[in-house]
Amino acid sequence: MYTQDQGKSLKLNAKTQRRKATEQFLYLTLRALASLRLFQSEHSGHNAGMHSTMKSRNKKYLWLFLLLLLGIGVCASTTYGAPPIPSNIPSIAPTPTAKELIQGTTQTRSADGMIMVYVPPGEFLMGSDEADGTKLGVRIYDNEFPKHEVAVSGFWIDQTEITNAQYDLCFQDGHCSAPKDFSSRRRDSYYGDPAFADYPVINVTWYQAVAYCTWAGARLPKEPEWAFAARGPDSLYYPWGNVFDTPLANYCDASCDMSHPDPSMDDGFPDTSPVGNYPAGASWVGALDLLGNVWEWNWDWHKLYEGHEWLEHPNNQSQEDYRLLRGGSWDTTWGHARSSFRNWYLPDQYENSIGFRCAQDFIINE
Ligand SMILES: [Ca+2]
Ligand SMILES: [Ca+2]
Repeated sequence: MYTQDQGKSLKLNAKTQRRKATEQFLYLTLRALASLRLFQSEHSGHNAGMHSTMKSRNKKYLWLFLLLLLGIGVCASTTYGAPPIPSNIPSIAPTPTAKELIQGTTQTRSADGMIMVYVPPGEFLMGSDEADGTKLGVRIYDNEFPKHEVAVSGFWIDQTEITNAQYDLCFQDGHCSAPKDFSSRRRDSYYGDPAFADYPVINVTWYQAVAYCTWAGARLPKEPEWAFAARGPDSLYYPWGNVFDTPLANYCDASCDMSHPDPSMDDGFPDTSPVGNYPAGASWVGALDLLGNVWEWNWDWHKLYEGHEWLEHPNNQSQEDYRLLRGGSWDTTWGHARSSFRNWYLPDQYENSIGFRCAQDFIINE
């Protein structure tokens, strides 16, 4: 990228070059003339044969002199013929590459005003092993094995879950169908009620989530993307770290009216909470509520990771009938509220604990 200061500097360099070329031209001309005069004075007074040789040599030097003048002229014209450098050179914004963007970079999506955070490319460990279960004091399920390394390309992910207000933009635009139910666990009026505009949309199927993200110019996150946004290169157990010790997410705390509340914790909400309500629970890239509030549809079918088979199959249906859900919700027990926990639902099912967020490829415009 050129700046105006750099343009002035280049102009000065061009002037210096022209001055040096002129000086060189004059110097060489004077030297050539001096050579001719010296030659004539050295050979004056010799015999006729010698005069004939001298004439021949004089011609030869004359031709050399003319060739020299021609060469200097070409050089000078090349120098003088260089196009002038404009004083106002326009700035050309560089196109960022995936490596130049850093975690914490954001962009705003025009369709719904969603802030997207950049997740740089990297590698992490997806899944869990028995040692993780022992360390956390939780059960590790069949579909979390084996713990394995995964490489992820750079991409964008929504900073928060999609809100009721955002989903309504798509509905009003005629692209999205209405949620299957307008209530929440404890609220008869939820979707469409201004009091809950910035709460996560719920009661939407996988198909409805796909339709929304498509309308917004995005897509659902793939499982490795979601997991990398939550765990980061250090493969953390929770978005904020490795210890679940403070109310950093909305899960089934003491106020939860399900069968498995955690009496030791008060996160302030027995039902959904406004999106982004726990900034201290942000993941390494600044994504909020990856853990808790509402389950989030992933793009992928629910499959076992390669290298593992069901030891205790949970039902008789094919695992590939289901789509993945990640992150837990307001109704999730703390033992399941982990970044590696994998839930699954049929794609046309919906619940008052299920929502979603979108992701987007990082595209280099070259
Ligand atoms: Ca809660
Ligand atoms: Ca969530």
